Amino acid sequence: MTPARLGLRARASRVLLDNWHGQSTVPSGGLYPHQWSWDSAFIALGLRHLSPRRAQRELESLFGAQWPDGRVPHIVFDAATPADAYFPGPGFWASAAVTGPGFPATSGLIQPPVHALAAWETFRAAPELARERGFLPRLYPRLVAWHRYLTGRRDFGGRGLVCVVHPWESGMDNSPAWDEPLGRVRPATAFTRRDLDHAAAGERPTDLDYGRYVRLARTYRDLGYADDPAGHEFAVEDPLTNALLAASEAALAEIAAELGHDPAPHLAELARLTAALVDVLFDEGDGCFHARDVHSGQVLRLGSVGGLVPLVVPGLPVADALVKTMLGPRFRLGELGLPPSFDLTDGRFEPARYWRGPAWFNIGWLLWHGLRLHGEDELAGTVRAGLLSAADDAGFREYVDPLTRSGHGAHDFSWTAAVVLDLLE
Ligand code: 2M8
Repeated sequence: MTPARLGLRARASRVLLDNWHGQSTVPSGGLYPHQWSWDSAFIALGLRHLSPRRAQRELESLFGAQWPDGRVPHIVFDAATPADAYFPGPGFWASAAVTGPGFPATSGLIQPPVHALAAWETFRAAPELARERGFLPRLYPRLVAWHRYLTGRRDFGGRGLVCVVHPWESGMDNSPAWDEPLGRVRPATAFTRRDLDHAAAGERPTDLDYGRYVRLARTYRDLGYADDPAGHEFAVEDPLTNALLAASEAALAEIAAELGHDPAPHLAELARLTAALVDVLFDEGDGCFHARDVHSGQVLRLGSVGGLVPLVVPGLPVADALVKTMLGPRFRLGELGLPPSFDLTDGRFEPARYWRGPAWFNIGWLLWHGLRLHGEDELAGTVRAGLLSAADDAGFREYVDPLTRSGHGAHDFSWTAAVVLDLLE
């Protein structure tokens, strides 16, 4: 490794060491002072090179907060952090009313299921330590319960695909892809945002978005987090969520085989999910996947980068079309080396506002991983180089302008550092 790369590695390690809270890692000290679900999965991918034990703990602590119904909550609140440090905090979600005593305070939403993939990669980094600690035997049944919650309770459309019931569940909170279904929600009032204490308003969702986020979350809470389609104003079949579930099923097959269980049910599930994804959400004319609004039946035909993430699915039959779209004018991946989160040619593209245009490092990692999986090594190399240089120049920011590469959002962001550590290996 060159001295410059060694310096980058040391700085990335420092971010993860500073953001470690004893059992898990916060995404960033000020803006996100608790544990987030899909952040922990990406963080484990990086931590495994720094401390395999911590990487294992990261996932174990998240699954320690798994609900009895199998859902893995999107936030696990750190009891040592003041309740009002983040909004909506533990009092808002009132999770104990459903989980009962003995569970950590959590939110009641979910996030994209990339955990089994992260668990398998974490195991592979230090198999001996993992075996000694019983990492996979403890995690495997929990991962299976998580996947079965998703396929059993969240298939609102009856098409074999998982629905997300809140933009926060998609991980791509204010993506223009959600504007239409979210626009039908009457915004809540009388709440105090905390995010604007730590980030510029022009780089975050609007107050109107927040009003709608709060309304949806309150309604779910007041229904006791019941997964009845009629109770959810917002319900979409999201390609990113379903693709990560499929990729994670493939990882579960590996984990099952490692543990001496039959991998066949997981491979069957992978095949079923892949077919449903392609049949229902792939748009041949457009060369990418689109989410579908379950209530209106409408396809949300917008250029979100989430529509390219299915490249992470092993054996995806439409991988070539996705690569072509990545290279085209809407994403210009070969030229930029970074994936814009939204179509560059669409008037709604905003280069510095959160999930409406900036490039994110976790998405870059997923595309890099998918490109390698489908033999696109040259483009994968371009993405790797783009992510490393952008993180180096901007300094581990939450997201960057894909055109100018200026950094935005939180500083010292954990998954940015974790992705860098993994790409440097
Ligand atoms: C962002 O979302 C949270 C709500 O979950 C927020 O804005 O407060 C998203 O970028 C999400 O994908 C991410 O997991 C979370 C923590 O990094 O922040």
